[in-house]
Amino acid sequence: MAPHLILLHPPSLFDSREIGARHSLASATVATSPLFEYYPLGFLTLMEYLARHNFEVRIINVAVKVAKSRRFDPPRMIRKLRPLAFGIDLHWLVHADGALELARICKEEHPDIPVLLGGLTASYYHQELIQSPHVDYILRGDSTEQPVVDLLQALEAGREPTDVANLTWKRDREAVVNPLTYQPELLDIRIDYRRLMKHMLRYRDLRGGLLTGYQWPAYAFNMTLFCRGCQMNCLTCGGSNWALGRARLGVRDPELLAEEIVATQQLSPHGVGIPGDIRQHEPDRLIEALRRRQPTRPLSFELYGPPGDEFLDKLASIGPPLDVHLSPESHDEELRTRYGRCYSNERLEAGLEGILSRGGKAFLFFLIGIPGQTRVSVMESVAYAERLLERFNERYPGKLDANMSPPLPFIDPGSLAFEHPEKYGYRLFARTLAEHRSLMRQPDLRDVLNFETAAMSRGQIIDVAMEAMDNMIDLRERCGLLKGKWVNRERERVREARKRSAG
Ligand code: B12
Ligand code: SF4
Repeated sequence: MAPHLILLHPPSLFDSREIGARHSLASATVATSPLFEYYPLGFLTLMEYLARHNFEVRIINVAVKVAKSRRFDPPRMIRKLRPLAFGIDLHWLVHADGALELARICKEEHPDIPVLLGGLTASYYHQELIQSPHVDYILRGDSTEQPVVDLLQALEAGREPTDVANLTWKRDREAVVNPLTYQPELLDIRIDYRRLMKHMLRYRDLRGGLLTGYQWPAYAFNMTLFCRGCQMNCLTCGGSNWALGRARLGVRDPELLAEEIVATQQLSPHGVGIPGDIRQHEPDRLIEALRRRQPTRPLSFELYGPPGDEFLDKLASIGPPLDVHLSPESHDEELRTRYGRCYSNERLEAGLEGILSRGGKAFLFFLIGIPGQTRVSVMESVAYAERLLERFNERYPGKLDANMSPPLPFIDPGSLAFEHPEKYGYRLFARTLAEHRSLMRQPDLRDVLNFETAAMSRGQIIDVAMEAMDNMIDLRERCGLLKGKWVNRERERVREARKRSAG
């Protein structure tokens, strides 16, 4: 069957791979190059959901193709495709330039094929996007499975999509905004990596199907989703219920999720990542469903605050060694609270002891660019990370890791900080999508940032980030957490950033 919908994932920047290299720090805390090769997990849930409704989806990770081959010619590839519609993700704001450039290429090659955009950033900027001659539709919201089915059915039947939920479209060049009525609380979604593997074989396109970039295959088949939305409301995050306008968290059936996690484990030697703290919704049901299925490999849980002994015992009862991600953001408890995480260092350290003493491991993330945070405070966080890593790794070798970065390069549209910058101590350099697009094209990362705080300018944030990241690389290497080629790769990133910002 020829695909009805071709989902394309753009690189962050299209026209100049050189500019991508200059932003080497921007993706320092994610397993991709600065072209940001991850596509949204939603591509996989859409593929599965649409198959249930007799629509064939093809995924093409254009960002990976751009990153891997200098000879790759996007217009030539698009020219040969003829779906019912092209779908492009503008989920992350870092793709502001790449997504619109890809939309232009699709329209130029195929003026008669509709171009559909979706994702968190597209949803926020739908009114601006619909003005573009290269964009026909935007599907808004954190969940679009059923609206995409409804839109494809309307396109097949040649009728106006007046009743498609969450859709922004145009009638005679006038924007029409259908209401956002599809925001399910029980998510009928599946992340099925076997289906993705079959898809790669069917289209004989390994690069085009890859979920991630240079760390493939380590991070190819090992991420799942517990929820959509989030009950926390961290200052710079656009994924909270508040930012998304969600009344309640979107959650999944624990039995189905547990089944999916165990099936995913069978495909990868690496642990499965579970973002979204499971304590947000009936954790006991998921834990019980997992325990019954006896998973064998580590499950990596993101937790929004340190776990107590009782919860840790439950997590440990699932079977595999504990693996927990925590984001204390700063050593300074007041800054941590200001950012949206309210717990003491004492509780953090007790939680770490609990995880490590049960044979588990933990990862800590610290943030640069919290209002009120100065260069001195950032370096104190580095010193705190050093104390923790040295102390815990001496007793539990290789079990506690950490990293540090600003929210690069943008704070999220829709977040508290973006909507009320003065109130929360930020100053913004861009508001519209077009403004962010032009920031992305700046060669020096210091000019790309869309924010600064009252305490640190953009230049100061990047300078202290380079210093802190350098120190973290030394520390992690010393503690045996960063080894071999990864040390050089990380050092190269910072070196590259220093060279570019000096020149
Ligand atoms: C898990 C996660 C990740 C995972 C990625 C998982 C993945 N591949 O999707 C990792 C850790 C890799 C990651 C990385 C990054 N992330 Co992140 N991430 C999240 C998190 C915690 C959950 C995402 C989620 O719930 N998705 C579920 C829903 C919302 O999306 P989905 O199922 O994938 O897709 C549905 C809809 O979005 C929509 N949709 C999406 N694309 C398209 C395309 C079309 C055509 C259509 C029709 C619909 C559509 O329909 C889909 C199906 O219903 C959110 C926080 C949050 N609570 O939202 C942050 C969040 C999405 N991430 C964010 C950011 C900034 C990043 C990074 C840029 C950070 C960085 N500098 O490294 C990178 C980008 C990586 C890349 N592209 O290479 C911001 C995005 C803000 C913004 N508007 O730009 C968020 C909101 C919060 C935050 N600040 O971290 N992230
Ligand atoms: S950054 Fe905060 S609000 Fe956003 S997803 Fe994580 S915990 Fe939730």
